[in-house]
Amino acid sequence: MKRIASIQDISALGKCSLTVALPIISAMGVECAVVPTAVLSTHTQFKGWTFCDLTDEMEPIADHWKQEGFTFDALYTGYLGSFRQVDIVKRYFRDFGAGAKIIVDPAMADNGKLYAGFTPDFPGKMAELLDGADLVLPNLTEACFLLGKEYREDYDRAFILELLEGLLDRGAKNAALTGVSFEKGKLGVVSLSGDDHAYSEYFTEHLPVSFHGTGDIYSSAAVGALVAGRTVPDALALAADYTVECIRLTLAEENHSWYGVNFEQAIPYLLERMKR
Ligand code: PXL
Repeated sequence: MKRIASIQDISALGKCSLTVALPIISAMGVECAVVPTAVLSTHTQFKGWTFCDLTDEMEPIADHWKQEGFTFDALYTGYLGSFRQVDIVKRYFRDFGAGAKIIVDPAMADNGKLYAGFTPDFPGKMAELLDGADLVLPNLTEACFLLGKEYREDYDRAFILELLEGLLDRGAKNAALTGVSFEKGKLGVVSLSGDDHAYSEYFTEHLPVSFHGTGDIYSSAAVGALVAGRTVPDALALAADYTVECIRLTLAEENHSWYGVNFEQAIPYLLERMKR
């Protein structure tokens, strides 16, 4: 069985980071080891969350894994809470990156703003993870922060291409941007390969809502698909279709929660979609 390690926080309630990565990747038939970087009572879109920092556990976990000789087919990083955590993640890339795909979701911002708790110098540190990554998949806001560019709500393909090229210039082998729209009613993902400069686009119906945690659900499904052998454009399209299905199911629920989507009941769809 393929095995990956996912390095990000546990938001105890909130349907994001490890509480979605673990079930989604496991459901896709891939073993998902976890390196919990912190335990929060909820994700940071709630008020009054607690935060227990687990940075001091990250190196001992790596030491033990190394001693045991564990290897991984992919390393997948998401939300990270500090400069030191980014440095330790670089150690994971060095120790376990040979033969593994490195997938970096720089989960730190949305809608033009950094999440609560991040200082303006944090994106520059997160950008260090791009060097050598097989795939980086920020949303538009995160890409702008990573590259020190001003966030824009109106843009054209030239601007999007500039962002993708900027991400490749930082050392990523493939760059994808989520949450891109060139046309009312359509939302999608675009990507650029550093190898052959192949550009791809995939658009789905733009449901007029925004839910928290969809970025992590998207990335988790993309990671599962990549490890299962899909090409980058294929994995991105599959993850987009799954995320839309999660949102559809959420909207169909009366009194649905605002803090996360129904990724659980969309898992049968994901497995069916994997057969295509
Ligand atoms: O979904 C990204 C995410 C992950 N982890 C924590 C967060 C967020 C977004 O707000 O707060 C703790």
